[in-house]
Amino acid sequence: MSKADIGLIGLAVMGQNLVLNMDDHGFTVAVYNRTLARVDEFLEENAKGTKVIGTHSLEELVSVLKSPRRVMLMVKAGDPVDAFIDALIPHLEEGDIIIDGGNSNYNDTIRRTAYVESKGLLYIGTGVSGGEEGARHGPSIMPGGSPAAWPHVKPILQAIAAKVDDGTPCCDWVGENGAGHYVKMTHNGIEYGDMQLICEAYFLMANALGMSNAEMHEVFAEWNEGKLDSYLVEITRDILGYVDENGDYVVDQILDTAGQKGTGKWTAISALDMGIPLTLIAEAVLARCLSALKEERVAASALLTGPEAWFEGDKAAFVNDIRDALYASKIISYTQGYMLMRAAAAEYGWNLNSGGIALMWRGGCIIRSVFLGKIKEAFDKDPKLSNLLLDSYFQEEVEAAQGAWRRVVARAVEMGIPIPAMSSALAFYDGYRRARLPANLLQAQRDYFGAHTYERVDRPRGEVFHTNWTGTGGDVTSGTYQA
Ligand code: 2AM
Repeated sequence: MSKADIGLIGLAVMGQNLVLNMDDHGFTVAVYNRTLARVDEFLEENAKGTKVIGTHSLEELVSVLKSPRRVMLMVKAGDPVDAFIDALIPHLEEGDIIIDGGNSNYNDTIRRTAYVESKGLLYIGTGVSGGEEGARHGPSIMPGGSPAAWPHVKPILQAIAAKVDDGTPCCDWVGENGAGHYVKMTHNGIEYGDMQLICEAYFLMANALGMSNAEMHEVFAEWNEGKLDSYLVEITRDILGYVDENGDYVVDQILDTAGQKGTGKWTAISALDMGIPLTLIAEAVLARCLSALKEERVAASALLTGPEAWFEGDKAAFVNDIRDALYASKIISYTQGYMLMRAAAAEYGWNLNSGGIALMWRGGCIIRSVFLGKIKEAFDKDPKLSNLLLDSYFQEEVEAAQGAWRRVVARAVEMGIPIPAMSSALAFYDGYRRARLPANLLQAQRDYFGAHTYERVDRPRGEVFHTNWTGTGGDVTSGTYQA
């Protein structure tokens, strides 16, 4: 009796919600979970009245699936995914498909795709973003893996994905092996950046302007009506307006130490590995690390001095400057994120569709925003666009915002208010737009102490030179010396 369209393993909240979402769209889903009681509980409670089929062994799960069998894992990332893959393989037949919808590291997905394909099966590693609500009513889905698997999972994944206004699903094929999980990782890194930028805007309004939560709630509400219209600005508006039963703002009662699960760090590590200046996301990860040093910061706050200044001047105008600084910094963050994905595509041989990625992120996921529609337009205009900052729309937007951005960074520095993401974004912009940087001196230093050689402005690239700077070092150049 093969009647289920897909099997899903892992009935935590995300798994359960994806099953219910598939059921809503007319698919018959068979489910399994390590702790079997969860299967029964799910059928008796959340899945009551649905077509969901509960199973109590992998054998039983596989036996009720239509061919080619589609089995989706929504289990904890890491070893449990490998364990389920190994447990499933003996029950599957050539052409069957294993789909990992967890937050797996793309390196694991590259390895698993090759492994599963070596067994005659097909593999998909897919990012799923949007949290519990997204999973239930329409997440952003970023699948990669074995291209031959895509036609078989496309109808299900696109049906359950979020849709943009014209009905286009926020789910499309990303690329081979680890591409889907790589793009999901980059999404999470960008999410770190967007959140840090919003936090810096909040910190400036609270600490430089002395604004109340109620006032900031109004500001975020207004920003959410314009170019910054996004899920994260919207929830920030709501958080700043949220009072508990005692009439106290919950945001003020929350300890200021940030947690992290690692996808931002992976994004920054990948950037460092490939030599991509992903400064904003890296600063966002490090800002969380600094926030976590709460006890040290409390001790240091009693000892280390700095300016104790408030903003003097037109406060309303400065709020608008903060908005523009946030917007310009956000453009830099997405520019860097796309630089990273472009480098990864070259490194791993993926044929990434930049505009398609913007569309997948346009709805359903945590970074969904109107802004991503503009990125999609930029790639529609020029699918080969090498850098987002070179698109005429974004070039003009940064030009219009940069006066405000510079004022905000300068004033924050004067007032001793840390805004690492906004200020590093500006440093990136000013570096990227310079034809000449001080790396000439840096190369001279490297050549001085380590005979690392340098190229010359008046000679073709690739030709190297060495100077005997001290008259004693000789003319021998170094190929191996590392300082
Ligand atoms: P559980 O209900 O039996 O704990 C999210 O944690 C999902 O991953 C849950 O469905 C959970 O199953 C599953 N999971 C976590 N660790 C696992 C492991 N080591 N082996 C199998 N399933 C695991």
